[in-house]
Amino acid sequence: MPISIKDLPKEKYVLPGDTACPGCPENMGLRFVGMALGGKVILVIPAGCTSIIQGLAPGSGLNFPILNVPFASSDAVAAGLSAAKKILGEDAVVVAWAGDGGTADIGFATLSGSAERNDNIIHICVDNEAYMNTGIQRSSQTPLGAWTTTTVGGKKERKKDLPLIMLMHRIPYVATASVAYPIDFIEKLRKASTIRGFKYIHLHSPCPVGWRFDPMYTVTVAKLAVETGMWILFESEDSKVSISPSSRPYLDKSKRKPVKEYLSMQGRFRNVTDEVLKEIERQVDENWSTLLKLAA
Ligand SMILES: Cc1ncc(C[n+]2csc(CCOP(=O)(O)OP(=O)(O)O)c2C)c(N)n1
Ligand code: SF4
Repeated sequence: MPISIKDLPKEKYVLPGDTACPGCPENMGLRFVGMALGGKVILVIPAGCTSIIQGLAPGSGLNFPILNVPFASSDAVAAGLSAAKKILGEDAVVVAWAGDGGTADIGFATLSGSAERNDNIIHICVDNEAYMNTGIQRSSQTPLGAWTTTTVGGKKERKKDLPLIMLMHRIPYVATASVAYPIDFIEKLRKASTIRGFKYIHLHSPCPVGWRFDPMYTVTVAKLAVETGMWILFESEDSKVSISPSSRPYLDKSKRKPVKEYLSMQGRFRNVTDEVLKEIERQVDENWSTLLKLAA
């Protein structure tokens, strides 16, 4: 049965007074993790906005048990913790919560190793498409054309398709999610928590500071990513891929909003040329077609 907002637990896991920026998607994501899994969660967090700005700084408002770990070790530490909890007979869901830098770049070797061993953890990549905490540097998740402080003329390379790379590890569960679709994310988290082995969830997380938009529009921008087809919500259980209900309308290209609408809300795309825009549109079509082949 679909989850309704009123059935979710009232206990808060992100408390008032935290030190995140207004409109922070990482805080939103953590709220949903609390709603989905409540007191069972232990978070393993490497360096990044969640740990440095919100998690461990004075004034932290996070109400989870948290282990703060060096960048490239999150999944290895999470796997050890999960094994220890099992030996102790304790019911815990161990979640490695890392930014796109901590997942797709610096943390990738540990992520891939842990996935290959099928460790019993959930890895959530909170993807704000750059190294935000250290001042908006590009990552492999920064999209083509986006400004960062290390791609001042716009990034020349496309976003690395990490969810598909994780799919090819043949792990039991892979999903994409978005902070604009909390019920979809909560359902995926709850499903992942019932599956043994390695689970990977990639959470699209628009950051007002690094993407250059007004903090009141975090959800609007995240929603537009899905409505334009720039971000596709899907899941894969035992390598069976299905497009999630919130993305299904956009299987039909004519139902998608123009990519330009998504780009024009964000200052980081201010200097995108028509040529780059065309290439981004082509990549959107290509991403859909790859995923549909896998779903078929
Ligand atoms: C091994 C190592 N290299 C670099 C750093 C510096 N550092 C701290 S946070 C950070 C950026 C993290 O980016 P990301 O993982 O995308 O998370 P975000 O800050 O965007 O949430 C970097 C490079 C570090 N702490 N440890
Ligand atoms: S820079 Fe972005 S991700 Fe980091 S705390 Fe601020 S809003 Fe959140």
